Amino acid sequence: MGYKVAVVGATGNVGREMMDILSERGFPADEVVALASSRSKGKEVSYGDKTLKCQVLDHYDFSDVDFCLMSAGGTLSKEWSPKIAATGCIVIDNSSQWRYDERIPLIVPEVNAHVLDEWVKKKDRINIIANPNCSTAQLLVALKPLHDKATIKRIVVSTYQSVSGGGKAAMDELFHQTRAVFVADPIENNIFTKRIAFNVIPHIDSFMDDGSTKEEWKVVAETKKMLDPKIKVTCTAVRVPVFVSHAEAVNIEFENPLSADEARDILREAPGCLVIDKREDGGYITPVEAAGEDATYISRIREDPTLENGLNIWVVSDNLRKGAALNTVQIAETLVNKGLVKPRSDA
Ligand code: 11C
Repeated sequence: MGYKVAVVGATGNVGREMMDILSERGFPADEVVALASSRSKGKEVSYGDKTLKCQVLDHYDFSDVDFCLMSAGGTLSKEWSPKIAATGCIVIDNSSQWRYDERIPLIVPEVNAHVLDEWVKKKDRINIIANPNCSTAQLLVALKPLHDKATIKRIVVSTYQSVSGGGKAAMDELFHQTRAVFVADPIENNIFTKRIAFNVIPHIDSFMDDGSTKEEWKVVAETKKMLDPKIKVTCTAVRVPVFVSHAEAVNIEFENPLSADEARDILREAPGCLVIDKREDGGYITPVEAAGEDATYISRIREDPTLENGLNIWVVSDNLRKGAALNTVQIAETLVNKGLVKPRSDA
């Protein structure tokens, strides 16, 4: 028998990607159910060539569901994930609600899949696994193989994040503002704090006491939790008028020497990475080309002559896929492929 999978938040940007990715990758599901709030009851979503009608989360019985992929925001996850997990279903949550809880694994399969081997053995485990923030997921896919080779001491990350990270309403705001600029209509901002069309905004999520934003803090905290707590991380997160895919300029200081050529060779072989790095016009990746793709692309790999062991790289990935839906599905695949979770219907 195959697995039963529920997608909560199935009508949102990430939920729809989850349904597509489960189907595209042939996840071994006998049944997939789409769940949402009562507002979306009966709304239709695609799963491969099937159309599923959304059922209401509040009335759903999870007792025979193997995996619940949650993409419904932190508040809903705080209330529902523990209840769903208590039925024996494994919740893989895309919100920030559980990421920093030390009882909960935070996983990017290319980086720390081994954590799951120990986690499944714990008798008192909470059946929740957290998916990282999109900017951290792609960053760590690129950094892990370099860290393994030359030990990273410090990174300086500057992000260029697409509006889809803010949800569908944020995408609509970029579209409407862009149109308004051309037809000389008044420009309204409801989602962003400043105009996003033809502009960039150095502010994502709320401000913290030290002047950083929560988005910047997440990159620091999640890198330490998943890759290495000894790495020093500083980040500036910026919203740019791009619909899909986040880009990151990353300056890396290593403990040991690593040339640009060696880094390029390592990244060419690394899981999840695709190197596009020709030193010529157009010989690099941009967000538009990464949208709809699964890889984390790395370009502009070069030595930093101002550091003893320093490199600069440019990292781009689809934030709705590797940054969210794809990574969530990959976590479930990892549990299945390692034989750590069997279908409950087999019991
Ligand atoms: C953004 N990174 O681009 C955010 C979206 O913690 O999962 C994802 C927020 C999160 O706005």
